[in-house]
Amino acid sequence: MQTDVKEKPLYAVVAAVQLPGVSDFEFEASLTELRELAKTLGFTVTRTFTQKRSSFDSTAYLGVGKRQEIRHFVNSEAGDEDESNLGSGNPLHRLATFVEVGNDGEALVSPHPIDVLFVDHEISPSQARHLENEVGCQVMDRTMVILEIFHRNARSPAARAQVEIARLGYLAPRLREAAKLAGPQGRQRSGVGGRGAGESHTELDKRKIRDRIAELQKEIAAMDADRKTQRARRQAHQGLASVALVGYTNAGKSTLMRALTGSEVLVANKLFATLDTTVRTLYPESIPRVLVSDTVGFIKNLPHGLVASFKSTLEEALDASLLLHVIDASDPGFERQIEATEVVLNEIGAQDVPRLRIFNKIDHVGDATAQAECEAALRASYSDCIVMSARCPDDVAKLHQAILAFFQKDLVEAELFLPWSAQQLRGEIFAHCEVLEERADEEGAFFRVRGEQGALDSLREQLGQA
Ligand SMILES: Nc1nc2c(ncn2[C@@H]2O[C@H](COP(=O)(O)OP(=O)(O)OP(=O)(O)O)[C@@H](O)[C@H]2O)c(=O)[nH]1
Ligand SMILES: [Mg+2]
Repeated sequence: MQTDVKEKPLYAVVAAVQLPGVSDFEFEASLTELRELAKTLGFTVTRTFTQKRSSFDSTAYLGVGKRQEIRHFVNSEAGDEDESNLGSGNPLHRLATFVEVGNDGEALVSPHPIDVLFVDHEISPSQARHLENEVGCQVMDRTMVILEIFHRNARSPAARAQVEIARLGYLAPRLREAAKLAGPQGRQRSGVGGRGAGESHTELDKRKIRDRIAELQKEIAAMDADRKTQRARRQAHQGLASVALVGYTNAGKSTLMRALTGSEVLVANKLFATLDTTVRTLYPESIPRVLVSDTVGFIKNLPHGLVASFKSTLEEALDASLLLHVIDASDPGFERQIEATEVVLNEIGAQDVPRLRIFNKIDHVGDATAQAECEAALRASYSDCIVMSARCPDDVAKLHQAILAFFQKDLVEAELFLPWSAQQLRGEIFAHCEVLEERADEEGAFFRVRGEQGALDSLREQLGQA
């Protein structure tokens, strides 16, 4: 997101239908998440409209009455905030906009021009078109919002290609709807998300989109092969243990990655700040040397088109010997987030990788008493978890210790003999083992060491002592 101060602020409203069987808590949590997603795209959400229905309205998702209420809220402002409109605008109308308040005390008319209506479900292209026509502003559904965030945040060629495929799949049927909307005097929409859709829909026919998707898939296949080679090389490298930070978006994975490795990775109070897996070494370096990877965040109801790309990125986590499942303890919906994360981990076949639950952001849970209570409750419900704050260096040091303890429990003690003729291997011994004792005689040096069985076997092989 650009941070040009001269850029006009973007305002939005949010709307959702609560279906039977969806609890109030779940419904609210999902709306909160949608508002966060909107914020990540740079919008200020000024109002939320909700309604209970037995099903979505087949024409326009929301019922007629709710659509009218939103239309009134969105359209009556007519650019009132814009000073240049003062002369031409109707002063009585302007006044009216400031006094019209509903029973619940909420303004019935928006004091700001509303750019987008966000809806908390995936809706059909025709529902979106009808809703846009009726409420008089652009409509973005949950899927489009997530696709747009992925699109903005994708950095590596692989991530960009995968997100583009998902966007094309989503946009294709919607371009046809946009074509219906844009008559000869059709509004040119410089919309967010459907970027370029306004002017390019006619030439982007189905076949072109299919060709482009095929081309991108080929590129991805080539990149996948490269990635596999890199992974294989990393695995072949002796004595490397690895952990992967996984968890819901915004839980603090990148912050922990930074704290654990002393590296600069992107941390932002935005959803999906990280889309690619990055790998760094645990710092200070240890025996064995531990690789830490930061991964893409999870979210409930990920758009279908993104599931494949998301999972392939995440599959790298399967190479890890230990998964650090990071959870935002200060989020009231954290249990739902744990569940969403675990479902996906099982789907990609990570159920057998040992897992350590890390409840992060404990500093963000009320006052000291509330924090202590929260910590006690978490420890009671989740055995062997770590409760911490990524902002507290002592906590980070404890996590560092816990990671090392996991890997060091498998270390074994051994004696190695290094003849003077093989001194070039001395560095190897120090790199892969903790040297407990070193003595020398005329033949060479004896080492009493502690290291991983695999690393010791490989050293013995190189020394011809296997
Ligand atoms: N108060 C508090 N804030 C934290 C803590 N850890 C992380 N944060 C903040 O939470 C926000 C998200 O942190 P990130 O590390 O970017 O989260 P992430 O899990 O990598 O998020 P994605 O990349 O979107 O999946 C940032 O604003 C961090 O500064 C913590 O222990 N306490
Ligand atoms: Mg991150």
